[in-house]
Amino acid sequence: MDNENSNYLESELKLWYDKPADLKNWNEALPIGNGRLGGMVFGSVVKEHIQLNEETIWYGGAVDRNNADAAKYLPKIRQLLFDGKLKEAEKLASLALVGTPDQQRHYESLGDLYIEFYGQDKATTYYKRELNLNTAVAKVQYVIDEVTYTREIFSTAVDQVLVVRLTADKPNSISLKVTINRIEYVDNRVALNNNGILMRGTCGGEGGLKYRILLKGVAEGGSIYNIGDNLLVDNSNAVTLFITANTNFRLKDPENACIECIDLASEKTYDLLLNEHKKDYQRLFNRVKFKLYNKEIEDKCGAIPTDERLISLKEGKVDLGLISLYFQFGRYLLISCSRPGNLPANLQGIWNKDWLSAWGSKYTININTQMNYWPAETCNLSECHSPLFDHIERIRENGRHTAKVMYGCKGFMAHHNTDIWADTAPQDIYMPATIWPMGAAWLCLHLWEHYQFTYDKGFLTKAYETLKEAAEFFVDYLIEDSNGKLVTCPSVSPENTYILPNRERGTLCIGPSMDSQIIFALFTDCIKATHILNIDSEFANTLEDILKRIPKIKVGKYGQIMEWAEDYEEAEPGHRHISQLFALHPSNQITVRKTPEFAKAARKTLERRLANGGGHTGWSRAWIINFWARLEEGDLAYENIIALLKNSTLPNLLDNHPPFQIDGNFGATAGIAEMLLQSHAGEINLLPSLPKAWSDGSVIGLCARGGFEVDILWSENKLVKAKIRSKIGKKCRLRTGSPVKILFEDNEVNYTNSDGSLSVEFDTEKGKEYIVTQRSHDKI
Ligand code: FUC
Repeated sequence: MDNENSNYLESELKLWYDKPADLKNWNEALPIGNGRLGGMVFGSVVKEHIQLNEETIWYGGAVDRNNADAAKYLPKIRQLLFDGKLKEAEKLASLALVGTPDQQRHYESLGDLYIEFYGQDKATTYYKRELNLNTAVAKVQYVIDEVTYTREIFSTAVDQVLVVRLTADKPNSISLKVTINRIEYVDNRVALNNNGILMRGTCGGEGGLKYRILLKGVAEGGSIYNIGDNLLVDNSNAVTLFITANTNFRLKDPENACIECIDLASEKTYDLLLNEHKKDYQRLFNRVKFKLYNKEIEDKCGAIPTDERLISLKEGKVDLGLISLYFQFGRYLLISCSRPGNLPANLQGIWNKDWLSAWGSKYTININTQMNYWPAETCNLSECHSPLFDHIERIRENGRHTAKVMYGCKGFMAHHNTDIWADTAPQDIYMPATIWPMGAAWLCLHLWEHYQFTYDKGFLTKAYETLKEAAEFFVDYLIEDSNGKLVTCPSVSPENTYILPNRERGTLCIGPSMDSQIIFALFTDCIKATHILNIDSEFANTLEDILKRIPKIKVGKYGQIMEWAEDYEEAEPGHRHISQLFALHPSNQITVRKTPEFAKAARKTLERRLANGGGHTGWSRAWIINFWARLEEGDLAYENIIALLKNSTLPNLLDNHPPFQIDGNFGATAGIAEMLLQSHAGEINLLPSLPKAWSDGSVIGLCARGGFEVDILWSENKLVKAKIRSKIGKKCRLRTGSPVKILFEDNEVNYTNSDGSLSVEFDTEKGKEYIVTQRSHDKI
């Protein structure tokens, strides 16, 4: 928007701290990444620790874990469920419908880089450690004996290396030792060319990937040499370290790949490396700006370290700058862990310190992986969505086999988890989650989502084949329930437990609400795609017929959206999963204006969850933000952002499940965007869910379905001006809270309607910008 509002102060986009991260507390370290190669920077003065990750460092090779007895016992399990013999059904399912073995592969830490600085074990002043979201560079600076030492650390996608630049403002001040460690599976660690270290090994397990880690140091002045497998530098003016890692997941010769890329990178000057990195990153990051103003509240960003801001927020202080910083941090994270050609962001993005991480740091696809990608389109990072699409294609291949072997069905499917090998067999023997046939179907909805934002027909032509194959599974898999409806069976409502009138508890069930809602979305998208592409009308008819028999959304005895086909009691009314509201978000089957009764029931559902302790994990709280945003309850959405920052946010602003899990960051970023702009209900809604506390602000570059990019400026909680850029020339349907006028091609057209709200429709031309102003702000 206009300059005075959109320019960031230098300090606004920084996470910064006045002390190093506690070496025992990874949650204080700062994440950097280029989509695949990540680091967590601790910033200790005497011994810098950068914990390293590479996206393909996973234990073990691909395995076929499909249970060979599944198809044989499936009819019996179904019958037991229909006969109400729940425990028997669950017992048999826990034998026949689980993976063999029950665990998929897990993600590992790559290792640790340590830089020990000689002669610096002294009194330190002016210490500062920061992560600059504007440049994607972490920096550490301090003074010892009147010498200022500076470290700049970044992971560049241009050169595929992590760069550590060490300088001092007095010559010959840098002496150090560099080591690389790994907990296990180190076959070989050697000095290289008297200026580097090479580490070789495998990630463990049968068929485990081969990895290589390579480090090279370049010293300006002084000397650089190896002793053993350590790298040493004496009395240098400046040192640049280049680190990279690769595996044979994609590359035939990962060692050579490491050598080549470090050779190329180290030929460049530091300034060139840095500038190319910034340019590449800012091409994505700079697309969106978001600012909140409140004249009565002091600007805290420059004066108070980020961890202290978080503490004062916990004490009830208002800090609107922290909200916009958190939003941009989410975008920063997505750019840093999900670039085209990479694997998708796992449960921890790419940043994982553990050898055996929580939930294996896999891809949990009964909400978490999907949530990772909620901000991709709306927050103008469409390219960052593509690793998910690539992974869906790999899931498609394995999932075709699982569909056939385990269920005797056509099409493809996945359960509630997948891994680096795109494994589709069930994960765990955990009845509330394991036997759930919807994972692939939900993921596929992201293909349609991408199309809605881009209208890329080429993409849809390819994606349709995948959507169709996901739908084909259900054509075969659905069975008729006692009411003649077509339902999934067996399945669960992730990961909740119900209580029968006789007090028996169960998880396995027939036709949970979320399944029908996902199938509705999948089939509807497929049918729309056949119309757009003008193909496959016969398949569309098949889906239309089935759709008529899919259970509809139902309201239960508490006025809530029913979670199961029967109006069961929930064992945990405050459960973190709120799967029955899939229809409200991310789907659009429940909307405030088209289905007001269901919207009311959705509100009841949320209130009930929250009254019973809901939102206790980061991601669950983040989903709640999105739900309230869709219900156009800005204050409630904001209340939950505050709760997320207070209860589920670590000192480095990463989301805390606990432990750290990245979905909450992405979910909340998406939720904030959803508060400012919505486009799921067939119209672009400007400021649908603006909290009172966000009275003045601006956002630039959010994306709306239909191929629009939108800037919004507001004041005193009212729209002042919006700009809508049409990227593909679709018709624009717009909703605002009060009458506006729209300016295009020098013609001014006024639109109003009687109830004070506004919904207008106008044609747009590709590449043109349309200006929307409040009628009361005619002069702007
Ligand atoms: C699902 C959630 C858990 C956690 C795990 C990774 O199973 O129910 O809370 O997020 O995924």
